[in-house]
Amino acid sequence: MENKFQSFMDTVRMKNPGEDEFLQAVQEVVETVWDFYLENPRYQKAKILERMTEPERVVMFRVPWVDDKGEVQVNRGYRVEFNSAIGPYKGGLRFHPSVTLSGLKFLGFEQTFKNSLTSLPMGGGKGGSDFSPKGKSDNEIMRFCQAFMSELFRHIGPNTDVPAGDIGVGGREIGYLFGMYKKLRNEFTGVLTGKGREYGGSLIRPEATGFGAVYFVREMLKEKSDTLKGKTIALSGFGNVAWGAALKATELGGKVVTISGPDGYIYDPNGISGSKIDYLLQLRASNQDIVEPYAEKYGVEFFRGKRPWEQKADIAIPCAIQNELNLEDAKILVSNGCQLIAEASNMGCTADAAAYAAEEIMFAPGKAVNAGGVAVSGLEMSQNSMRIEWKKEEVDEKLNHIMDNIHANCVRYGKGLDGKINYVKGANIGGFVKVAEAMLAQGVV
Ligand code: 2IT
Repeated sequence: MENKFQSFMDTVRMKNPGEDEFLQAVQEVVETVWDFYLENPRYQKAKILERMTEPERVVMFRVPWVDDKGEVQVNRGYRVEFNSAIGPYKGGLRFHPSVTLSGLKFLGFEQTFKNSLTSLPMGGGKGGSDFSPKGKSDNEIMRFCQAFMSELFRHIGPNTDVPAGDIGVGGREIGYLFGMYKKLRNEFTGVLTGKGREYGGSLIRPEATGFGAVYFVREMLKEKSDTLKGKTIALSGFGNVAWGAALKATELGGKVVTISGPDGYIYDPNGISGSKIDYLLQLRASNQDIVEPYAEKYGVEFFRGKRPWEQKADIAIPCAIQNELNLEDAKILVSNGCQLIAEASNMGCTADAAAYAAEEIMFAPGKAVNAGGVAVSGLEMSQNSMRIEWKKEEVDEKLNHIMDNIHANCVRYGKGLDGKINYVKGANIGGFVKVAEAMLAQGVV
């Protein structure tokens, strides 16, 4: 059995040379669903895992645009259409200098399982560009978005592929992308999610990833008859996800003590709450990609070039980017009394950090914890199709219900005989089953 698994992974490695992040994501999923796969010969016969690890389609394109100085810039655009067995490809667009094909393949692969977990009809996809929004003017961002969409528009559509935001792509960028799509197609459709309220966006979508993560953490704590009240929480990042998580964690009685950026992190012993949370939106809108101004504004300590995991906290929620919490960080967190690590970023922990945390304390993976974002994207698609708008409370309640349901699925497939919940296994099998059954039903396509 071990041999078969190794030879499966060897083949994936051979087919995707040098794609470390993609291989890390595949290894984590395949390792945890392997026994389940072997127990179900019909999955093996149809080569479900072999097919699931191969994207249905990858689009790569040139994105030329002109900067404010009149100079021509050339970026690379991508859309990885990973799996459409249970719905149109769905997943965010990332604009960040670190974007590579390997990174987007890992994200598209993860997205397939995550979207399945939401129980909504969405396939998996991801896209983006190596474009860096840092230091760019608003006009440059608009021109880049228009150039990007002038190619992407021919590959997407409300029943084909529905992108949204991710790192570097927020409401402003979605607006520019939507405007260009509408102009090129002469069609007003829900082709993107995360839109502004005025033109089809859903209430609670901006908050959804962070809110959902905290709802999930609340369920994890409930398993231990515990709550968020009085817990100190270390967050990384300062974007949309950290913002939503800070809002909800504070509302539920937690105290958020850190946020971070590429420049370092801030430690606020009084808690990041109230107008301090709103300030995160200003930081993001400034396009500077730094958190140091928070320390200056609120008179707290700034740790240059450091990550927040060296601080004492009951709960750690990485909200920035993949592999942002390594084994050493996890060990320091645990030795400082941390009880729970929940990835709000996709694959926020390195593989060894995740394994260590799962062994020592409670650990939950991004595809379960951060599924609230894409879940409300799914709800935005529903509202667009029906041409109606649900109230804030209605969307929030649906989101909460979806997160509780994902947690229940993790328990269903991840609870061991000793009563311990393996959230990685639970989420992977929970996400796998629906996609696998749909692929079986649809034949070899
Ligand atoms: O990683 C993610 O789930 C997202 N960036 C959100 C994707 C979406 O389609 O809302």
